Amino acid sequence: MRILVLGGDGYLGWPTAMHLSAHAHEVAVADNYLRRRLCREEQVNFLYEVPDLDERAALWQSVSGHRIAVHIGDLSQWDFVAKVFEKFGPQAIVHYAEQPAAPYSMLHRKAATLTLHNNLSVTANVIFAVREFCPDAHIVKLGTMGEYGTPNIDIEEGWLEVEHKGRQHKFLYPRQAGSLYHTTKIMDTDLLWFYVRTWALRVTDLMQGPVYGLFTDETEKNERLLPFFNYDEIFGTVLNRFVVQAVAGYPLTVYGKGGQTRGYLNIKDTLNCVRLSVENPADHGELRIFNQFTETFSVNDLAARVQETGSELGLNVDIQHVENPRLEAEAHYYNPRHTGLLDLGLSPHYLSEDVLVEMMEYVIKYKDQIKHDQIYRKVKWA
Ligand code: USQ
Repeated sequence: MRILVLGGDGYLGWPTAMHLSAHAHEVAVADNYLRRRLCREEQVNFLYEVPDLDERAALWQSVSGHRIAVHIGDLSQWDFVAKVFEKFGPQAIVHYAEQPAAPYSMLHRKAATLTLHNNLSVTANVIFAVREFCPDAHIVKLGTMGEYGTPNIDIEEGWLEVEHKGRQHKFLYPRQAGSLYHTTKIMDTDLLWFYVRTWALRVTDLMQGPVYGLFTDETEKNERLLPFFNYDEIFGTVLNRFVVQAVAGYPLTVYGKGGQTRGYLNIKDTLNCVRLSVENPADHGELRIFNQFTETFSVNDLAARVQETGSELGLNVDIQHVENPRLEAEAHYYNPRHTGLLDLGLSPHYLSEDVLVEMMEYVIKYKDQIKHDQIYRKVKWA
């Protein structure tokens, strides 16, 4: 299939592009390097430098024989979007092109506005471009488990059957996000659902939990193909951060009580979930929603796992309950369903000691480059 990966420079976008290309799809990526720019502005470093998209695509072609077309531009601008869609004529679009960090969206008014403007206008442009240039194409949109929040009832996959005064109706599951970033994902879902109903678009919305890891089958060919890796408070996800903190000898920053529970997945499973969704498209007029994670952990569980593996590698790992900069429940019920992707054939890579050892051993190579002052900056929610 011809697949357009939007946000193809990102932590997940680039590995997804290589993975789809390795599975014999024709892939193009589009990105404006927004994440790199925001990291520079916030004085945040990746753990190691990564080449730009043209270099990565050339390297990928030299090791795999497959070509990935690169389009550099801003997807919140219609002219660029129209040009890329018209030229490539995608059969599927994988949409990652968003400002993806909850703490960034809570930094200050300018960051909040950028998050709102970027995320919603890119999603709207994708919808309008599909309608205009490729109405049969399937949109695979990266949503987030954070759209649901932490309700005191089970979380279904996207939809809830409600009985009210003796009558029944199916609704989008009630959503209560915990940050402005997560709220933009709810708004994306609402936009997509409106146009699924109005223009019979085909959409899969993947409610993904926090991702960890850096290795995929494709990165084995050359380490310069690895995705960028954030460990700072603003852009890093919790398990990646804990691995870096363990290596740096920085006490693991468990926010508050540490009972915050989320659904996690290995980066390898992100790629498989996206590919399975693309290869088994939603129907016209269908908004299909999958909860994309493989196992749930509390922050305390993750810290204990990292501490245990760290000790086996001879690292002295402390755990510290620090003041929680976020407003979130620190002890709560959490029981989300996640059978849709398993039914499509996902075979999960669970969090094992081997996975943590492999990550830690790689991070140890860059131990001297870890900047301690980026780890805990207390970006406050309120
Ligand atoms: N946390 C700590 N200590 C830390 C960092 C995080 O206790 O040093 C806690 C957070 O307070 C939160 C949990 O760990 O309760 C997860 O935090 P995170 O930073 O790994 O994840 P989050 O901000 O929710 O966002 C990440 C991605 C986002 C994706 C989301 C999925 O950045 O793009 O949408 O995970 S989910 O969390 O399910 O909404």
